[in-house]
Amino acid sequence: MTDIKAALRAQRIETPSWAYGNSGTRFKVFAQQGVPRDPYEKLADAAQVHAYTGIAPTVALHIPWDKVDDYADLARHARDLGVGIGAINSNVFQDDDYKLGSVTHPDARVRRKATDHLLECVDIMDATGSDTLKLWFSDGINYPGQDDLRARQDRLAESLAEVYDRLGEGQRFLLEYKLFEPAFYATDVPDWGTAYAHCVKLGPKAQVVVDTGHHAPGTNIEFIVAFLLREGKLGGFDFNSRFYADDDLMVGAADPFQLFRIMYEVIRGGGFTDEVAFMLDQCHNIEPKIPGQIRSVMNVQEATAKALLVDRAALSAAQQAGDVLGANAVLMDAYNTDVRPLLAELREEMGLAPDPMAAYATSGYFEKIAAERVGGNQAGWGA
Ligand code: PSV
Ligand code: MN
Repeated sequence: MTDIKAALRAQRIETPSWAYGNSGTRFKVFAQQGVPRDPYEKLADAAQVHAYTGIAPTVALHIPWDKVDDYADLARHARDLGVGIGAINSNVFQDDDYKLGSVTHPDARVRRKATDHLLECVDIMDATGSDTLKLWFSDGINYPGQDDLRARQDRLAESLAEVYDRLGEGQRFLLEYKLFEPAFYATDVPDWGTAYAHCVKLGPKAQVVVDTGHHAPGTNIEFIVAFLLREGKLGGFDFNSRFYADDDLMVGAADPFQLFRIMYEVIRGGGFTDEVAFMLDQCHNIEPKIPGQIRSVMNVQEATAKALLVDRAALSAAQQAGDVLGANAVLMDAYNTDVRPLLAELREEMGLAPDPMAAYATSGYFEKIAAERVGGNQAGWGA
């Protein structure tokens, strides 16, 4: 139990700056009270999540949503709040120029512009001390024949190579795949295999990031995790959960069992280290944002605790013996354990309140930001 607690204490879960801003669907964005007006206020909210969970010390930025004049100053502000800057997420999907693609666009001018943005993100890494660049491309085509599938791969490879060469010592990029949306016929990085192949060609500083909402229904995500870890190519996760497509709901809400299976493979594969980044990529469209993030961090922590509880010696013995039901029972015993008392105890040992949700709710922080953050433009996509 001491080992399990030590592992849980060392876990780090990164929250995304965009989770604190307004979000919605293409039908409606519902504004909420107290929402941050700028990246500085987003960091203040993220610091609350860390204050109550003790395991969320970094915040991912999205550029240009979090564009500021002085990134070193933003990083200083984060440090003053007790948090740090995590992954820098690039954005080559919200400019009119990118209608037909960004780094895979048929026009070299647009490709140059997109690659320059990615290079600018590395500059921001330098200024903030971030070691991770996250690349997601909305690039793809809607109709057969619209563009040359193979040429688009060549253009992608060319841009990735340029960004890879720009990475400094201790920096890496994570390539994110997504089956569809916004492209509906063919996406240029639709699956882990495509991302993996590009990363292998590039070298050790390029790894794959698994966004749990980016697969076809029924995909066995833990298999992908096991495979990528075995190859040293799992860079991290964008955690969220989904019932249908890329729903961006709270991780562990739709399928806590899947989250447990994923965490088990991470632990089994030796990925429970700083190498594999546990990041959230979610939007809280109807629920309050800070508690939504606290709940999500707790969900990942609970799944991790259960995965750590798996009796691996017993599991291995049952597997070796061909004991199908016995092996399954070892896994299910761990999954069915109520780890909430263990986590409450751990938090108290860390000097935290045993119930982060309740502690935040009674802290008065929400009332404070609702009263103070009046006027100005609330942050949201594009802000
Ligand atoms: C794309 O759907 C994605 O998962 C990428 O990570 C983006 O950067 C992020 O969502 C934006 O919310
Ligand atoms: Mn993502």
